[in-house]
Amino acid sequence: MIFYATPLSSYSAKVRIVLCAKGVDFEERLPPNGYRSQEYRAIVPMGTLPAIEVDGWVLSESEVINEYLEERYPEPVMLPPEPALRARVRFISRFHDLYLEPRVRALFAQVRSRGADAAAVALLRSELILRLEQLARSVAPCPFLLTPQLSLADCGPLVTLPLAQQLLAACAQPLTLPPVLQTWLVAASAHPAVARALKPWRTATQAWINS
Ligand SMILES: N[C@@H](CCC(=O)N[C@@H](CS)C(=O)NCC(=O)O)C(=O)O
Repeated sequence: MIFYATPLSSYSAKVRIVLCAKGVDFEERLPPNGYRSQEYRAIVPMGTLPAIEVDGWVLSESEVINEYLEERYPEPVMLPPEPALRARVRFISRFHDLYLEPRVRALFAQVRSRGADAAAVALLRSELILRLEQLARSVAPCPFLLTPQLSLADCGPLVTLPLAQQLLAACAQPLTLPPVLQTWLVAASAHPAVARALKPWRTATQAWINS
């Protein structure tokens, strides 16, 4: 399996967690000439990261990839069998992709610009706090967000929450997570596959922020 990703890509890190947790044999490749390039779009029509190539066909969209990996490599289970719990796991993944991560991504422009716009950062920070409170009310860590074992619900937030903290700290408006999420983050980040999967992302993110 070919895994198109970059070390800095959050959505790639979300999928790398599942690849590592399931022990999938994969070859990680950078998109030729970067994502959105013509060369990369010739392989992955959307031009986004991440994507996988298996037996000559290509799949993009992180959550679809993660669900495919769950079906193709059922062990360890990352989408529980009970319909209600399954739906709640999917809800958290969708909540992450549609409502939480885009608020964090909006901070990139502030970190990039020389001298962040403090009012714009404060607004994004308050919107993010609202989303984090919604997330905190939707989970029941035990110790993973909804399950005793790592599930698909954990993967996006495991990347996005530390990223939000790093970006806001770089803009001098630090973020304290709701206690339930802070406790979960410490426990879930210590999972060996999570630590392995996130190592390249952590290094690249820190280097980018420092630069
Ligand atoms: N909904 C997509 C979002 C992926 C995404 O935005 N990836 C970024 C890199 S982390 C990207 O490829 N950006 C380029 C673009 O949006 O054209 C997914 O879940 O895979």
